[in-house]
Amino acid sequence: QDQRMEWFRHDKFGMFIHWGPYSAFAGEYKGQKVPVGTEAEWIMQRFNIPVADYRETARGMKPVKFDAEAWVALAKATGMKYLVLTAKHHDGFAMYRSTVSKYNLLDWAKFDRDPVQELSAACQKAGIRFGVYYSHREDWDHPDGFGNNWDYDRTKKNFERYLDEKSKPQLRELLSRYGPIHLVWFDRGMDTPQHTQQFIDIVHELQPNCLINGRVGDYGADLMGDYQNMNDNGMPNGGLQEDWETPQTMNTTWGYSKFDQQWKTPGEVIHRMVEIVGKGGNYLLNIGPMADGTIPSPSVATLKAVGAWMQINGES
Ligand code: JFZ
Repeated sequence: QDQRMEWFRHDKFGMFIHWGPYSAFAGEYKGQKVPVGTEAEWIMQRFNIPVADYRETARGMKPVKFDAEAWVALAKATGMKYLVLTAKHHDGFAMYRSTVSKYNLLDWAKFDRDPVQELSAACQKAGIRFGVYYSHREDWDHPDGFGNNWDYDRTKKNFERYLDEKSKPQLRELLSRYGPIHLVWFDRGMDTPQHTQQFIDIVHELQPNCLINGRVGDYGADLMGDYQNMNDNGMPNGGLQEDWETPQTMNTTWGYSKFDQQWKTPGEVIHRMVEIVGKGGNYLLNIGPMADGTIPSPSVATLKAVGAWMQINGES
């Protein structure tokens, strides 16, 4: 257990990346705008976008400017030591080559590159640890997944079927095709200990050294629940003995929104990092790239400034 935690305790600072079809909506659907201060990656749910409609936008996702090595170089230059990509968020779209579901970037959008593969390779080359975010319970595309009750009748859902057909097999793909995965970042965890344990078991079976975050469910994870100890400012409270990590974003949304310009300054990011690390935690700082693969320039500028500070004050 302790040995598995070693890298995490050392690394302290990671890059979170929320990237998917919601990035193509960029906070707007048919003239309706996601209010600044709320999550743009939830646009499908917020406006009850029909699956068929959402899928059309997903089909148009062509991240021609995506450059895995440049993203990883930016993380590295910022002083970050690990990286977590949304392999599948709540919208159900896989950002990797999945044989479980055609609803993925390669088969569905006909973009013939696999971001999970490219990022894991770029991370390995740069000595950055690679992890994946996987929305295991919430899936707004699958008829039996949790969350979409506007297209699908919730009383007719068979949640087990979703787990067996999609969620578990996709997790297996991610853990068996991309070399070492250091962290699986689950979200909006399972409701029962049984389901939670099933996901923990898959990770342990396929990658015994991989860490599991607290949001997998209600118990048994390596990292404690990150939202149980927050103050009003979204900052963790201290006094914790457990290993913990706080995810935070550079503006007020995880997924890209063209409206949200409420960027944290380099000073704010550094102050947060110092507070978090001082309280024994890890800082997983999120960027929300645009659909074409461009990282918004204000976040690039801020990360570079943080990196300059880290050059002087950080440890390797
Ligand atoms: C979740 C996601 O729904 C969101 O889209 C994003 O991926 C974020 C990192 O995680 O959002 C949450 C989950 C739990 C809480 C708040 C936001 N919570 O309990 O305070």
